[in-house]
Amino acid sequence: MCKAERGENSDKFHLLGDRGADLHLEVPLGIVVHTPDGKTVDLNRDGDACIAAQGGTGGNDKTNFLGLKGERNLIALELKLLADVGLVGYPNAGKSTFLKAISRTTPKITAYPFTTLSPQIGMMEYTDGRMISVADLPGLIEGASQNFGMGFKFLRHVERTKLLLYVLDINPFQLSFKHPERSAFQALLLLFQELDEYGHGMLEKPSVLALNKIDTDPSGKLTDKLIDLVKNLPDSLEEVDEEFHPKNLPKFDGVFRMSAMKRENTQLLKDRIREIMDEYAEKRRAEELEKTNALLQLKDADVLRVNEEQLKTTFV
Ligand SMILES: Nc1nc2c(ncn2[C@@H]2O[C@H](COP(=O)(O)OP(=O)(O)OP(=O)(O)O)[C@@H](O)[C@H]2O)c(=O)[nH]1
Ligand SMILES: [Mg+2]
Repeated sequence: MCKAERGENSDKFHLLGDRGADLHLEVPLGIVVHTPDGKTVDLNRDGDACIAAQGGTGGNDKTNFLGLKGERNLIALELKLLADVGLVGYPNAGKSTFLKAISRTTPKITAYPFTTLSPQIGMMEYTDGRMISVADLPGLIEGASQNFGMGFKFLRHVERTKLLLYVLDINPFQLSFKHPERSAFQALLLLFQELDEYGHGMLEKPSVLALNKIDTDPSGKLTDKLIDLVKNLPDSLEEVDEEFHPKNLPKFDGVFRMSAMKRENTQLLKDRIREIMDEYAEKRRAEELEKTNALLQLKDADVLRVNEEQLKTTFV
């Protein structure tokens, strides 16, 4: 509950009482403010602000010269991390190992699922000083959208990332003895289903797939087959039962073999992520420019029309 100041009463020197001060709360970047009437305000950029509660009106003739109470508002503050890249995948896929390989972060890594319990941000630093932030999230599991596991509720932290990095273990995945074993391809398709279920355009985001733990596949056959299946989507869906068929598919901007543990291809991936992000940023800039130009042309057309009108009125 947040409460703003009451307005000042009128007095004999000030017929109009001063307005009560509005309530401003300092919050970290990435906060979403939810108001009781269902409005939301995103505070994403430095300097973004909103009034949590408005100060009361100062005393005046309509209020019997008494200052009115300031607003009292019940608001909810939700923190959505702001990272450029979001790591998504099953537990134990090697997300944290990747984060450790490409940043100075030292996340907890174990051979058990559900090691990462809360999101963590790491920075990929490049030799020219550029930094790209990466959010490591708790792993998602099958049925996450029906509230199994806990990774689903953390997806809000990747809603605003510019790129998703799918980390997939090339080996079959089995959460526990009670759960069915899924091949890497089936696991990937189920992951698409969960992300699609979550919504927020997850599958439309620029995305890259890292096929991890290639050190466990010395002949490379398992990885080759997987790459084949991924590249031949949606035709390759024929290879799996209908329950694995996602309604929608993402379009990967790159598919990479990786061993996060042995740091094989991790540098390459780091560099490619930057290139892909730069390409998208360039595309967005070009689109913005086009929009601005279109607006300017519209305005020019307006100016011309106004001038024609003026001319007409002058000569009539
Ligand atoms: N052989 C091999 N093992 C790996 C590789 N990458 C990660 N691992 C191992 O896989 C296990 C899980 O790695 P994590 O990085 O903790 O996996 P995670 O995706 O962060 O898992 P959660 O936090 O549970 O979601 C650890 O035992 C890692 O050492 C790899 O490239 N090759
Ligand atoms: Mg982890």
